[in-house]
Amino acid sequence: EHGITKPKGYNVSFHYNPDMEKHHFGMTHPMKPWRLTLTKSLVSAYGMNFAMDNYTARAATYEELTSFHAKDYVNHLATVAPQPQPLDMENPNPDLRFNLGGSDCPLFEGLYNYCSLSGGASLDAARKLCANQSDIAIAWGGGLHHAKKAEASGFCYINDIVLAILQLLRIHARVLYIDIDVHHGDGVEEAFFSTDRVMTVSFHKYDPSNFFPGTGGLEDNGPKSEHNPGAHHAINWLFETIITRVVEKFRPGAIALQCGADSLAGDRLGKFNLLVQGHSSCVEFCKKLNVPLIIFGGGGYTPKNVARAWAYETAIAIGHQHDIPTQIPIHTPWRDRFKIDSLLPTIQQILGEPRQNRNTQKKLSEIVQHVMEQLRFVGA
Ligand code: ZLM
Ligand code: CA
Ligand code: ZN
Repeated sequence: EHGITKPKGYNVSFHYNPDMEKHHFGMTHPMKPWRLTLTKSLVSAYGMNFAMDNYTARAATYEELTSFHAKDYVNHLATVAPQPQPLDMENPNPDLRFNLGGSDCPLFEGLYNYCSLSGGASLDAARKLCANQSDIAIAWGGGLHHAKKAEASGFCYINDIVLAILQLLRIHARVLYIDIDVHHGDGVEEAFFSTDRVMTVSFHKYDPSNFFPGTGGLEDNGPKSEHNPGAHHAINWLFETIITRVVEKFRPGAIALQCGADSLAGDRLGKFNLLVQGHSSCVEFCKKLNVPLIIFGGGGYTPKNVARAWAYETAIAIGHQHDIPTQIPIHTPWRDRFKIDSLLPTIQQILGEPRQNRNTQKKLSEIVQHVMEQLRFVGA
């Protein structure tokens, strides 16, 4: 009926657990795990599941979580009591150990389960790539790039990306990490700061005094010491030019792509102006590089836009982006949620105030120039 079939000799796997979306950060918190339900509903309504291997992701084990995270942090996450919701005004001094319990990283009911499911999906995805059983593995519930070894940060508690990359490093000599979330992928950068086997490239809004997390300036290219193999292996900020050159020089065995959808126009938190077309062209570009690819979600705070982008990017992974109907199928659950004004909803149209592009051509070429110079230090 929909004509969506599996590409021959090419495997895409989709790792997802419907239990993730049952968790709530709090009524008005911008992170809505429910956006994953909306994404899945669009993916299924288009029949994309017929073109992929679909797996119900398991929860990551304690041993897996502590392959990166500190035991005392994971123990605390596993045992800490949820705080009352909404935040208790009678108790203005909450326990903020490990940066937990504030408004960015609240202690909600079922937190440990939520974190383990996100980690489990990303680990399953990485293992499918390692076993050569998939060419592209998708984990929209992952991409939580701010979590640190022993600290929660920016809505992220467990760094599923680091867990997945550690798996990929068992098989691959070098892994390239690319991050198109509007925020700097600081947790992943920090985790691999001292190795030349992972290169991290984040594109983000950089404004140290006004935009989270304030790190990831052009000059921060890894530890300065000449003797540290991680030196010059972190690059921030312009996609195709930069990625082409990075891949030529670094020659990764696998690519991990964080697709935070808060870089889209109209995002509740983001300040970027990307259309679904622009955002997804990053995925298309990475697919064409013909290197095993793992795709994660990440930020994204206007759920109908997030679901459009991630469903369209799923279509790219399975190679059906040019033959799916642009109109959102009539039988899509929650189809009304995709409506923007009185138009019939389509997959690419997004709600957003156009924002002015304040990047000057001069600034952009300086960025590219700077990155090219950094790359002189990379590769054999
Ligand atoms: N205040 N509620 C991106 C992570 C961004 C730190 C300033 C909290 C918010 C934000 C939380 C309901 C990813 C900061 C912000 C207000 C200290 C951030 C709860 C609104 C709300 O209404 C809100 C009570 C909350 C949080 C806005 N927080 C906006 N920006 C950032 C973290 C995560 O997309 O990169 C990956 C998933 N935090 O700016 C403050 C400094 C806390
Ligand atoms: Ca980023
Ligand atoms: Zn973000």
